[in-house]
Amino acid sequence: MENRWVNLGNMRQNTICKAVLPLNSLCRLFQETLLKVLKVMIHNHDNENIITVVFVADNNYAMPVAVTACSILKHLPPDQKLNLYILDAGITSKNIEKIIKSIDLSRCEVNFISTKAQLTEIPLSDHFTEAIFHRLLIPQLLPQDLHKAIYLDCDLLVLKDLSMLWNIDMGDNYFLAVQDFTIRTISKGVKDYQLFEIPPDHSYFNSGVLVFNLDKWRESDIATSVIDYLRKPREVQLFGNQEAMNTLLWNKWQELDPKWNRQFKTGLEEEQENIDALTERYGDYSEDIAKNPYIIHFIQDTKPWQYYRHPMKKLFYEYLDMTAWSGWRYDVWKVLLRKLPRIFAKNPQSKKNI
Ligand SMILES: [Mn+2]
Repeated sequence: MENRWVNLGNMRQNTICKAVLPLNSLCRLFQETLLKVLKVMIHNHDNENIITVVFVADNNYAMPVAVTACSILKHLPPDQKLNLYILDAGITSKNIEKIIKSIDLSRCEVNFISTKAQLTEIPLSDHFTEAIFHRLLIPQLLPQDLHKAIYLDCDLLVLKDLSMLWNIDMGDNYFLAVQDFTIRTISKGVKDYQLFEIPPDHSYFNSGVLVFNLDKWRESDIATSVIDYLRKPREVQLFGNQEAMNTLLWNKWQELDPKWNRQFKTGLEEEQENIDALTERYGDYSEDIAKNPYIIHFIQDTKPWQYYRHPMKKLFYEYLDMTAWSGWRYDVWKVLLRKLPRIFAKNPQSKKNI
């Protein structure tokens, strides 16, 4: 496996230099000892207070990943540091440069880990690329001294201080997630739920926002079981990794406030159905969830950067203009450019999701 690390963090070194400069007149041995102690102290401090966020992106998602990252930084307190890992399923070096240029490196470390062709043996449907399964590799790929990580899809915008999500106590749960707004129960999303003895009314989660308890995943090696489940050719595999995780980890996760993954639908009628389902579950709170989400997740194939009349495109462009793609718009020429190859292609890549 090739590990392509682009580690741009220099925050630690700066802190150490500042602290040591006044001691220049003292002997070298004393300085070196002090440096060692400081390094240990700063390292421990880092682990506790820096938020770790993981994205998975191929080249189609290079721009959206930069937009999502900027949306996080926009709402974090200015002194809150972020440690970003991008599992890179084939981003070009030009786009890697643009992603790095988009991010305020004084507040954020950026690490790229190449994951191209890691899970090639999983059967794919027309709607998913292999990269959709890469979130299962997070506990294994991230440095072993990290205990927690927030996984985010890159078809979403963070509109709230993410440290609030980071600080939620996970207890012994393997992860935190939000119930799926469309497929709300196990019986709707898992065909073989009886085989696994799962109560049919148990909540089914959406895998776009996940807070991972990395230690739990590593000690049980549950990721291998999930990947094995996905490898088996099945008559019906409804929703890829989301189905596999809902099946094998059904009683190992804790439900979050739905504002942390407000699943938005593009069509007016579909969005109304979405709201109706929310009202059924959350009553009066549903309006607040819909209007004031902490994370807005564009769950359908028509993403704001791919659909001319997307109702949220203004909000999306507001964050896009904070990136190196500033000024980019899905205009009539891009509509044509996108549609032409699809007319000739048998299996259009642009329809696929991560
Ligand atoms: Mn998504």
